Amino acid sequence: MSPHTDDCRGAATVPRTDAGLDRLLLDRTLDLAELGRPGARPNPVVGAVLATAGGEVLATGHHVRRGEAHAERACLADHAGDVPADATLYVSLEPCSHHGRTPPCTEAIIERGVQRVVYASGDANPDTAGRGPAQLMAAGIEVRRGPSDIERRALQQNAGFHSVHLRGRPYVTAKWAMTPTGRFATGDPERRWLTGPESRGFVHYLRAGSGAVMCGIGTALADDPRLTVRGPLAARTPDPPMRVVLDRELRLPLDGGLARTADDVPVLVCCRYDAPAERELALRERGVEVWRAPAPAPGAPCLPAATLAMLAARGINDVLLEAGPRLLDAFADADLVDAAIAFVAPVDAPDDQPGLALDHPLVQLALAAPGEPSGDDTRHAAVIHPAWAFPGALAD
Ligand code: AOF
Ligand code: ZN
Repeated sequence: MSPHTDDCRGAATVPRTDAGLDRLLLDRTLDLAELGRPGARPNPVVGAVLATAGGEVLATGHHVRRGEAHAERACLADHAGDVPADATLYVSLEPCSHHGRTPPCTEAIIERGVQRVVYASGDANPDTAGRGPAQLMAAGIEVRRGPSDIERRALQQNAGFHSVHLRGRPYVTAKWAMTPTGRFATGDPERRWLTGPESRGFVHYLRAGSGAVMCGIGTALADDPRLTVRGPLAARTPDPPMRVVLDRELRLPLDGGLARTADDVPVLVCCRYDAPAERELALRERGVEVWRAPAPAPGAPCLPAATLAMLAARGINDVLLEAGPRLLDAFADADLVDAAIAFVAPVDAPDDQPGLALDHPLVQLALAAPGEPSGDDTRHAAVIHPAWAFPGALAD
């Protein structure tokens, strides 16, 4: 019998370990988990290590792709013989107990005779949250949670996944490029990009890890972006992120880069409830999907918030917001930006170019993060709403 806990985060009853070897090997599971990005989407990235009490690593595994083996099963499959009695299975996420696209990991763990399991963070999915560890303990297996600093890192590693389950909306990372004075463009038609190739390559990595890449109609009209994953990562991105345009009045050009490629990579345009019907028809003929927000009502969410809730319901965990200053400001104003990545390019631009003031709260938050060199540019990455701060994310 598997005991069920009423507490969705039932893991609070699982004691923590702070042993050096446990820390080291949990760390390893977090590294292994990253190998599952971007293929695992919308599942969490998860890594697992099977090791003896002396620290000999017997097997490793990670969740490669949605619908395929979970990290625990991949790891146990990597170890041919009996599991030694002193072995521990380390996992970056609590083992699941439910039948989803794959069978429960707890079954495999119990069947293979694993005697000790250590995991880094809980799983916010209500289909399984807390139940896996409870099942393992009921089967006589010693179960431990990792130390809270590792738990926080593991939660952040799957921020979008936890965000959808705990907040009902995707994790939003805003990305923009600006001059040292906060301008987003130079006004020079010959200069399409502010940033250099290293920064632009990094953006493709960010896109590949996101379920959706979003911009506003202002950016779509001004820059005619494609918002696709290009370069070496494209081949490793089995489900390219959906392109989402916030376009209240359905002004997206039918012959622009987005609409023209809608048959290759989905484009979803989000508009007001009363946007022109003939524009919707024309966009649909191009293969563009149109989503109308509900009619405004007192207390109803703004278009960005309503769009995010809709995207979460469609299985989008992470949104990369590649917006211009106006939409960025609107998202920041509604407190909808969870992380900010600003590329500062060493380029001059006249003050009349669009941008954000250097004392804008979003710019301040981004620039407060340490700068990393990115070719000739500097990249600032700030976490504004860490996943461990979501209500109910931490086990205690
Ligand atoms: C684990 N280990 O490696 C992952 C887990 O549809 P399924 O069967 O793939 O189940 C997906 C759910 O399982 C996902 O929403 C999350 O709760 C959990 N993911 N669990 O024990 C793993 N990827
Ligand atoms: Zn599982």
